[in-house]
Amino acid sequence: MISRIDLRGDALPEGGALRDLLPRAEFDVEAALEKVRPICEDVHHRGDAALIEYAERFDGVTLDQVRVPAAALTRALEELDPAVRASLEESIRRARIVHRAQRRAPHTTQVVPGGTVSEKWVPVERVGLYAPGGRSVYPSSVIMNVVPAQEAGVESIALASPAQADFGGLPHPTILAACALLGVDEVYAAGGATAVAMFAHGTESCPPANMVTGPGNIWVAAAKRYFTGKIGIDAEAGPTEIAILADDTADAAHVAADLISQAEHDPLAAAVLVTDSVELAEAVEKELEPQVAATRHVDDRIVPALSGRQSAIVLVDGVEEGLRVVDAYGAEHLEIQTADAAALAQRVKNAGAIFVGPWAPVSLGDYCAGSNHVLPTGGCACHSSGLSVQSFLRGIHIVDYTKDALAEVAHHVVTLAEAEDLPAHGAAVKARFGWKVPEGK
Ligand code: HSO
Ligand code: ZN
Repeated sequence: MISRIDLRGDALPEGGALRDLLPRAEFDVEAALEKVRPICEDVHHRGDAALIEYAERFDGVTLDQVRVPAAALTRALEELDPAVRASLEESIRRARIVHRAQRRAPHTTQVVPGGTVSEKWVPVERVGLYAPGGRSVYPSSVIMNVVPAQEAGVESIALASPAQADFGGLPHPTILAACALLGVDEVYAAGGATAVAMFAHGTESCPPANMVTGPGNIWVAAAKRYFTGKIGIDAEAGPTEIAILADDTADAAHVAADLISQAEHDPLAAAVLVTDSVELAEAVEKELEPQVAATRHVDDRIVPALSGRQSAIVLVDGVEEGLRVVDAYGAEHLEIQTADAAALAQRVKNAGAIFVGPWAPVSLGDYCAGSNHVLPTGGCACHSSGLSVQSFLRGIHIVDYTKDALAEVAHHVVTLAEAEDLPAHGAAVKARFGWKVPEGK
């Protein structure tokens, strides 16, 4: 069900060459962009009328309006299964603890006497969050987007999720209930690229947002790429990935269960085991069959995900080599199930989030660890982080110099301005000192 890549014996190649040996899903956002562009432009020009037309075409729903009435949010919360409500509340509580600790305080640095640079942190004013419908209706993702935005102090938070024919043209009730629990009352029935376009340009019923975040399929990723520059985005989320670095101390049943857990998301999801233990590799292969057979989304997602080219068991000579492999891969989620997991976790350079030891499966992080589950995919972990309070903040420098402090450094500014053939830059300083360069110290 899952292929093997044997990297034992020969020395591992460096960086990019090593990365090329590792499995990864094809996720051609550029190709999707061609299809998404006319839709984005249409929503830009025709606003709500276009959104209503696309809901009809893509979701089979006739909408009177795209804004979800407040009463629908209240009703969804009232009708929510109490056990689900309690679990969502616990998830929110833990996420708040972690994200509140990420808040940034302003600070001032004295560069020289009379010369300071302060940094203040200002939340993005208005954020549009996207919550997918269809195969992935995840109230947990609503939490993971809304909580950091709220803790950052974002004042205006709106959410969009596709209209569902089965629910009277409203977004899925658990999405609405999660919004109600989080205090988000501005919700729109809009899906995929059309929702991103709605937030990017605004329509008659939805004011434009400064930033759009949230997971989604390739159309959402393409629309985010299309509008990058006009709006801020979190990341172009690709299919979910789990990598597990394990040695012979790992429990094969747990490793198999964790690989399957993320394969459950999508036929393009990636599950990669990196191990120096052939015994563990064999035991995991044996475990996969019965565990897959016993679960639900077998033929449509798990089997294609595990047997796809993006998943594999990678054999390495030792844990050190394994560390190089997982760093080259840069997984969205990395589990470390080895004898010295905590120490190894400190040495990992590239991963969206790291799960240490036998008692921290990715599913814990997906729902209730307190950590964020919106994480960089497709190797983007080598340059990006997961969603956090910082994602919704802008750091603004405040430069404050006295006359004496400017006089002291003026000649350096003038010299650098001349060196860059920008004499007017230097003149802006000289003008303040009778058009003469003050003598520096
Ligand atoms: N593992 C997914 C998030 C998720 N899991 C939502 C369950 N629900 C991407 O990090
Ligand atoms: Zn998940």
